Amino acid sequence: MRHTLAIIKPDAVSAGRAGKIWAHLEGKGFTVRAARLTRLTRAQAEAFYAVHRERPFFESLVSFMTSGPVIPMVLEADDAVARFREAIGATNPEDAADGTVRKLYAESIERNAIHGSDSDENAEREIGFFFSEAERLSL
Ligand code: FUP
Repeated sequence: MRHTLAIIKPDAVSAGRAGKIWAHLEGKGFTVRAARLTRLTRAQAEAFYAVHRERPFFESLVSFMTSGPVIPMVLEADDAVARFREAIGATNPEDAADGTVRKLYAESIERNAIHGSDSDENAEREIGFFFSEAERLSL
């Protein structure tokens, strides 16, 4: 799989860090193949994070993810999912390795700047969540 789904999250967009993150990812060898600026509805955020709906942080996560615009993007590289997870770092920025997006730009475990798919299967599902069939066919 050469594609993964990233989302630059509301904390990073509202703080004006989206351009730096975009450039950082290109510098790490990812090609942006699709992107848009959008704001998630509550229903969209709940569906996107449905796997976490029983977790104590779910409500807060949904509120955060709907608090402002986000930038979903399809990134291309060899072994895209694994390489992108490495580039963004651990979920909690306190645990993220130096030079990773979350170490550089995240504020907290919740306001952690960026999402990245965690498997090829989820990358396909998540790309389909944000991009139309016509857009996917042109990747
Ligand atoms: P990740 O795959 O690194 O994005 O992390 P998870 O799928 O485990 O979690 C999804 C999102 O839930 C995280 F990006 C942030 C949020 N989260 C919390 O707010 N608190 C937690 O304890 C764990 C995750």
